[in-house]
Amino acid sequence: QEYTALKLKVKEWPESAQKILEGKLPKDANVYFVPATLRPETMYGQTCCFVGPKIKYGIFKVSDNEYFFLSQRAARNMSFQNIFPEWGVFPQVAELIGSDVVGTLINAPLSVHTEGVRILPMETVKDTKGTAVVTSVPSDSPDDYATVTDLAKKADYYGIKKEWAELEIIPIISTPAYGNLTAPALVKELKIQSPKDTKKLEEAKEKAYKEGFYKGTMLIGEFKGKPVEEAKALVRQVLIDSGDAFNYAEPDGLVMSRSG
Ligand code: ZZB
Repeated sequence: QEYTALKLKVKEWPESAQKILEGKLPKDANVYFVPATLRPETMYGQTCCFVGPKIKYGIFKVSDNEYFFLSQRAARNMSFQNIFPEWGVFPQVAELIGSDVVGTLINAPLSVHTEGVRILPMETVKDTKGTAVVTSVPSDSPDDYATVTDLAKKADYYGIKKEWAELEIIPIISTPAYGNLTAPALVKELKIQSPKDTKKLEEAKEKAYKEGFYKGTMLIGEFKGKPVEEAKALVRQVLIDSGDAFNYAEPDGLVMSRSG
C-alpha cells in the first residue's frame, strides 16, 4: 500500500502533553503529527486529525530539529525507507498515548483552515495500519464525517471543546452520484447513525473511493476543474515539493507476519 505521509506541525501542545514532554525536546524542535493518506487531493478539506485515545505513540527524532509523532511500528517501517538518516534506526525521545495529545493545535498543509486544526480522538483508529494518525476530511471520508458528528454531539463525554469538531466542512470534490459533499450524502443515504456502524461505513468508504476517483472533479485549489484521477498525483507532488509530505509504503501483511 503506497501512502502519502503528511507533516502537520505542532503549534501548541495541551498541558497533558507538555508535562510528559518537559525536557525531552530541544527548544527549537519542530514536531509533526504524521498521518498516512490515500487521498492527498482531499487535503484542502482537513478539519482535524485523529489519534486512537488508547493507542501508544512515540515521538521520534528525524533530524536535529525535526521530530515525528506516530506509532512505533510506522517509525520502524520508515527507518527502512530512508526517512530517518540511519538505516533501521528510529530514535524515540518520548512515549505517549493518544489521549495525552487530544487538543493539540496543528497546522494542516493546504487546508482552508489556516488557523490550524485540533487533534481529536477516534475510537476506530487501527494501530496496525498506516501511522495510526489519521487526518480528517469529513467532506469525503464517511468515517470522518460520522466521527466528527459524534464528537460534536458528545463533546463533554469526549473531553473536548465542541467547536474543535465543528470546523466548517467545505466542498472539495463533486461527483455525479453524491454532489459536492460525498461523505455526508453517503452517511445519509445508508442511514449511518454512528462511527460504530462499521459494516455500513465500510460500504460507504468503498463507494466514496470509487465515485471520487473515477468520476470526481476538483472544486478547489490549484487543480480546480481537473478530474480527481489526474489531480491526485499532482496534489501529492505539490505537497512533496513543498516539504509537507513524503511517500510511505506499508509492507503487506505477509511480509509483516514473516518478519515477526
Ligand atoms: C484522508 C482521507 C480523505 C482518507 C478521504 C480517506 C478518504 P484503507 O482504504 O482502508 O487503506 N486511515 C489511515 N490509517 C488509518 C488507521 N490506522 N486507522 C483507521 N483509518 C486509517 O484506508 C486508508 C484511509 O483510511 C486513509 O486515507 C485514512 O483516511 C484512513 F476523503 O486520509 B484517508 C473514502 C475514503 N476517503
